[in-house]
Amino acid sequence: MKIGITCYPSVGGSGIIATELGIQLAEKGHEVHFITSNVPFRLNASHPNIHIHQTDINDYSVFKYPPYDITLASKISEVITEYDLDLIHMHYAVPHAVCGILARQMSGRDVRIVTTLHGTDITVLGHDMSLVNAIRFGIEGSDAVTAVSDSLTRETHELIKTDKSIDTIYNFVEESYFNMKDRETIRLRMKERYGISEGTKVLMHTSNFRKIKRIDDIVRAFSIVQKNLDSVLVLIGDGPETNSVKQLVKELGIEDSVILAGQQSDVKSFYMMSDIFLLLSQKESFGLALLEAMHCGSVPIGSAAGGISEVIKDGETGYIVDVGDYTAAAENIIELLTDGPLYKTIQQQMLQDINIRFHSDVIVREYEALYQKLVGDT
Ligand code: GMT
Repeated sequence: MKIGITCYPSVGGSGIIATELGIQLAEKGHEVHFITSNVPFRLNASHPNIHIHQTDINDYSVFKYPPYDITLASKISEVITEYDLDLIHMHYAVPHAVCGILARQMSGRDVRIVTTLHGTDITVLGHDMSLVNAIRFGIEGSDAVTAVSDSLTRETHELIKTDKSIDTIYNFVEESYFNMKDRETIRLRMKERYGISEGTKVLMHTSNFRKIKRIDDIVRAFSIVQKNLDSVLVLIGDGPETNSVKQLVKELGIEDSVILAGQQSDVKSFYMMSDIFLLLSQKESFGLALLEAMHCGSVPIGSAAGGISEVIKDGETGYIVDVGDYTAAAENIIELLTDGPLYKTIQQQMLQDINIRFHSDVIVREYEALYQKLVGDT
């Protein structure tokens, strides 16, 4: 099949999934066209089946706002016609599904449209009444819609009030990259680099430091943990909450045991170094970083928000606490890190479970089957 893919190319789970899916489809022999405002950040491997079409966003002084959506739709329509695409896969209802619908009209071709909902479009924008009609239009005008968790599928029906059928297709990671191979060596090297003693336990979190991630809860949970056992907290990423997180760390007097490492390109090495991965968000449709960390052997503690409870099986592959309950998170962490056999059991169950439910072969096949159903290429 000839497939166009549009996503936000910047750092973020949705861009990673779109990119990884494109790479795997290309490896399976499909012709893949990325139509984006920039080269997706994890797209560093060249492949003869992968084509990249970058849009130039006009920034004429006469326009108060650069016309991103229209420019993108125009570029997508150009690629549909020039390469005779069978299908376009849009990541995010707003603006990309709407761009796709517009592009199909511009091209006059009967290209199929698949839209994947990632969360922010529904759980955040879905509350903004000025966008609800556009989100519904994007969803209902697509030939097929997928969401990255059952919780997001449910929430979309509730918030957007649409009867459109939505299939849950979970996220996945590239297992040949995110795995336990060389964990011990990398772990020791990283600890040495960061001046962390061998026996010290490492807790970790990575995100875009938005308020929704509730990093304060992570810091507060850690503050309890470090009173009970030798540990450090490593925070990766940057965003609007960075300063307030720094402030809280200072207020709690735990500066010496918190490493704010900022944005990092090699997040995998940090996953490898960590014993526990924390994601205590207010809202989270899936939590891709959680799955990456789990593949690298870090045991997760998550909040009961959105799809996190679908990724972690509470008490079996990690622990789930109520949103805001950082004391419970601390208790779970202390229990896990002071009971070696329990930690090992949970880690083994975790690795087994994610390798079945979220294996890339399974997930990519689900997308492929959906495409084939639409294009009639069965
Ligand atoms: O979480 C973010 O702030 C970034 C956003 C994105 O566009 O990557 O993440 C959303 O999509 C990811 C990939 O499907 C999911 O793993 C994240 O859970 C989801 N974020 C939210 O629902 C808040």
